[in-house]
Amino acid sequence: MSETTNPKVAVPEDVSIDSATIKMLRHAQSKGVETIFDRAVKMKQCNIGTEGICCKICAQGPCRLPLTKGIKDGSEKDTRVGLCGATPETIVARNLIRQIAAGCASHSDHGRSVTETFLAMARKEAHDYTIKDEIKLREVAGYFGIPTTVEVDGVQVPRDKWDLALEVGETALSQWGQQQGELHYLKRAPKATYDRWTKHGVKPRGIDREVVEIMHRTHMGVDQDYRNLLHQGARCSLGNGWGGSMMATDLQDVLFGTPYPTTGKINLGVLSRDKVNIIVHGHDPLVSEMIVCAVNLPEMQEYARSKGANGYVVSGMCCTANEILVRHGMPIAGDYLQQELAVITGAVEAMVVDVQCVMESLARVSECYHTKFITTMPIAKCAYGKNTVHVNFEEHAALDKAKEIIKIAADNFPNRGETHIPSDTNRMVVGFSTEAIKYHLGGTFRGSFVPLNDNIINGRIRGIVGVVGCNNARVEHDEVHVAMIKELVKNDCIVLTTGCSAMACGKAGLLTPESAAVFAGPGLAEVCETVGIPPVLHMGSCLDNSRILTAATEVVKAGGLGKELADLPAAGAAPGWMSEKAIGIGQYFVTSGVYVMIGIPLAIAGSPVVKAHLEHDMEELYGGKWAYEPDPVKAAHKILAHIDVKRAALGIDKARERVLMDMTDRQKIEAA
Ligand code: MSK
Repeated sequence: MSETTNPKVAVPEDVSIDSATIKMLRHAQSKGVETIFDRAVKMKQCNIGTEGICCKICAQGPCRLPLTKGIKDGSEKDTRVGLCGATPETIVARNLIRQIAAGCASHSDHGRSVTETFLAMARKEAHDYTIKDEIKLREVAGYFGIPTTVEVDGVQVPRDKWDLALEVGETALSQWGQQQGELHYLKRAPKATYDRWTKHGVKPRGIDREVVEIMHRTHMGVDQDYRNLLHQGARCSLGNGWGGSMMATDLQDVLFGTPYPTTGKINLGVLSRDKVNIIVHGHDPLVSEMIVCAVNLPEMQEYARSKGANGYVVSGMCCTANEILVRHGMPIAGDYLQQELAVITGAVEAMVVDVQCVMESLARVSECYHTKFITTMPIAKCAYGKNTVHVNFEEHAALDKAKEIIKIAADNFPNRGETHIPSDTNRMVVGFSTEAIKYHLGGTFRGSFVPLNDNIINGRIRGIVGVVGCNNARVEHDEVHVAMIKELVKNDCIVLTTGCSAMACGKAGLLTPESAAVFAGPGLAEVCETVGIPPVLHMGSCLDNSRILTAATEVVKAGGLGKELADLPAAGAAPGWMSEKAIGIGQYFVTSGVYVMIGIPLAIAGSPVVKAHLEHDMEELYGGKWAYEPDPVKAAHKILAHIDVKRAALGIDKARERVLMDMTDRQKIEAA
């Protein structure tokens, strides 16, 4: 513990491992500007809330049913009930699935807005957007069962792309309001996983329907069986993972291009001293893509010069950053916990936000500087602050709106005062979509996951772990991600990463091919060096966790590693999550058959019965389960133990003395 003279503020070296964050936190404190790191020191968490045992769903409460020491150690009978008689199981399960509903609604509503823009583009009503990836469009059409060819003079020819896009957009949009049947994309999963969903009745009928049903079931006096409540949570989560999120990722790829490896830079040092700094922040790329296009227009460059600036730097924050990074190589200024610090550099002319993970304090911090805090979405405005501006983004006039925003930023450049930009930046290689991984492993003409499977079977690679999710001001910034990932990589696990976890990796130097020689175990290092990939693959934003599902599905399809996702020597982890979206994501991985390790507890401790259901019983139902371990290195070892169990079940636990597998060998393992 470093020394501090003021217990009401955070000790920078204790709350982050990132040097730029530490420097900026010191600077903020010297100027008397409060940040989330300081508030986390001053404000303690509510014990009852963290146990999930406060019921606020009717006006006779809130009823609070804290877990006593006696109930915990079994010496006291658990007689806790709310005013209406609700048990701790009902209260905790209701609260949890409402969080799942909120998380799924957030990602899926983002998906809806992308789909509406896609449809407007297909109808030629949103002229600034176009079809950038026609191959992906045709692939998506296939998942919807839409014919991609048409017969002309007895010959099948490719269907007109605009005509196809229109049908794809209409079909996609119908998935939100569908009331019966099942979502089209569920059939993308391995058949055995799909069959498990059928058996347990968790196939979502429509994306919105499952969210609404959670709100109904958790109303006062409706569903009072925690197992039935959690079952609906599982069903809703699939509507997001294999529905709203996955369609959003796919349609964004069609609109803006499927990511392929590119280089990028990360950290606050990307901000410029002599250019107009525009930060795009949030999750939805519809606005940021247009800003990236517009800044390069000669008229916009001239506008910057007329204000005394030497051009623009558009950098990103949170997952909007990941979106423009993986498609354009645009720099990342920082992650969720660095948003206030970016403004405190004094060098940001405009903080342009869309949806999700935008701290309300940004409006307050912006007032201490010249920064314009620009909201752009009709569903995400901010009432506070003299520097707050709303520019309503309209898809039909997207480029014009982007120019309007850029001009506000450029007009603000002459108002810039003293700046304090840390020099820290890191280089990284990013953009490993499922398609890109396939290409890297097998090449253009024989792209395949088979080489990856072979290396898992022969033991060079021990397993695959998706480490994703947010930063959380209650744990040391970046540390939990980096410590866990280094341990996994050292033990020959290839790591797939997204969101703010990916940014922690970038800052820690884990996203370069050269890092394999430094951090990876010998088997993984050999594979990475042969193929030329980093040991940690950046797959995009938190929405893009659906890419991890499709990559894992490709692994099952490539053969030799079981029949369903639950058979894979694989796991998921969110060591520093904070958002309800992360709960929705975690649940869709569990329902898909994945072991999910979290480093921040779910609010379920108030009901040991519900906790046991999530951490044990769910495995019998779906093949996946939740696990909690706050120590990132211990958590990594629990993940490794789980992977080893899966390897043993596949009969590849002894295959670590490397053997070359041919198709016959793989079929033998398949049959075992
Ligand atoms: S931005 S949801 S803090 S990953 Fe996607 Fe980062 Fe979590 Fe927001």
